[in-house]
Amino acid sequence: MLARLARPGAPRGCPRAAAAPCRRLGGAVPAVPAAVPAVPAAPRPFEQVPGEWRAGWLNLLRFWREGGLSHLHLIMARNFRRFGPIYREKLGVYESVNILSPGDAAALFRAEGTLPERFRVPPWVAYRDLRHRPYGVLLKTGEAWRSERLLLNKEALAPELVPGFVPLLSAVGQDFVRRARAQARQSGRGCWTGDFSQELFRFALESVCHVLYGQRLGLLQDFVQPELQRFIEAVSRMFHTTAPLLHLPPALLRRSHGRTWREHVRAWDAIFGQADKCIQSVYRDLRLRRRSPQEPLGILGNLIVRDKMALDDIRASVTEMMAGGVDTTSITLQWAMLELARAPGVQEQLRAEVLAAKREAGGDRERMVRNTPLLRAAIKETLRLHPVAVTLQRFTTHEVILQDYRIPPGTLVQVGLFAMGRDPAVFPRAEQFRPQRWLGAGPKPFQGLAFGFGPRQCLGRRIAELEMQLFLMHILENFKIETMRAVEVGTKFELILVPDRPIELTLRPLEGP
Ligand code: HCD
Repeated sequence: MLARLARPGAPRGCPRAAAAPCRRLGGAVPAVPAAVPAVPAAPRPFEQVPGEWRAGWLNLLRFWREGGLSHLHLIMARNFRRFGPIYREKLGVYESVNILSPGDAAALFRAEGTLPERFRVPPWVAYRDLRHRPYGVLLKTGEAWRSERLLLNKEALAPELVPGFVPLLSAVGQDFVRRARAQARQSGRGCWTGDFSQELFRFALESVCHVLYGQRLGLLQDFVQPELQRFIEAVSRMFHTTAPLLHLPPALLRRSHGRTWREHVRAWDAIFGQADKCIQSVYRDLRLRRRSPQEPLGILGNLIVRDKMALDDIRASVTEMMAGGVDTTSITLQWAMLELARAPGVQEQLRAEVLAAKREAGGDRERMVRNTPLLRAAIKETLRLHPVAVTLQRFTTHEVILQDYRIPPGTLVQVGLFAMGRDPAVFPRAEQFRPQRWLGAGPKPFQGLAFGFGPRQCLGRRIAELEMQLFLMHILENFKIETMRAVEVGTKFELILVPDRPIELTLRPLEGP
């Protein structure tokens, strides 16, 4: 009501002053009660948002000089300290408004409408254009995005899918445990020590492929097919080579012959080539009816059988899910294990919860997943400190007011997820790993945004959450997680946020088989 009174053009300060004398003269019109709050000053104009947004190329140059973009998350955190909870920025050709408070994130997402759009990573778009490949849901927009996204939600995200996903993902977790026990035995020291990033990449790819294709690839065995290893390397290389190309316009990229761009194209070629092989094999099995009815079809098989999406579109989105499911979950699991190794008390609490749930559920993994809230909270807490995505982004479709500034339609607004997670104003004692903080009374609106929000949130969220929960469950039941020294591990931006050095961990078998 008050907001509506503050029309543009109306005098600011004391907008009623002009009207008041007539009312008094009229007599019949009740006087304005003195207690009515003054109409708040109208929101400030966009131009007044603080920040350095006039020299886009200069900014980009400065970024590059300050150690490439690998510190993007730290530069953002610094900008929030310098400018406050909102600032404007221009990098290359892309301009954005950056926010950090959960309240502002709420205002942004509540206004996002039915066709939300995030920043479309230009080199990813450019690659598909170059190779004349269709976009998957990650890069699609408009009604085409919406209809496909709804179909994919039914196969990948809907809560009803949990009972089907759990056995597939649990089986892979169990294999990891088997492998870890064997490694511990063979080491001669009774435990398995090292940098687990490769092992976890394989675990994550095996997991996501089991739900996508209903097939096991055998990545947790001693011999790993070299082409699958190449796929894993290609995904990391694809992310790695995206970062330096991020702020260049697609048209420039496509015509460029730079080394990074060529490497980027080669990485995507390898990703699509391998995904196509997996997809073809499922497709062939289906046509030849080589699958027994009790075997799960997997997400791909279901999409084909439902016959509601063009095969090329299915392929595009399934490839995105396969590539998106490797580094994201495996790196989060590395961080989770590091945090648990450093907080033995929390680790014991989690183990106790898992073992109690196991006793109660008689080993029914689905029930265990439902009955381990602290474990879920531990994953949330890991993602608070170590989000995969440095920001969430939306293009506004109409005016939104953020921190009392008018943000016009068509603006790219970014929620600084990394900065928010470490902001003591949002998370008291932000530097501490305390999963318990998520279980306290009261809602925590727009604080756990690691998978985004709304219809454009992470499509792989269900798979990722279950995969990580089941993995940690199996690990906690079987091993003590330890870390050698108190080496500080920092974060670097390689499109996704990753550890800046190898994480050394030890898995020490508890008693058992
Ligand atoms: C990277 O400034 C930093 O789930 C940019 C803004 C940006 C846009 C989109 C984000 C990206 C960042 C990080 C990686 C994300 C991506 C959207 C999806 C992608 C968050 C924050 C990811 C990892 C899935 C990747 C799937 C791909 C392999 C097909």
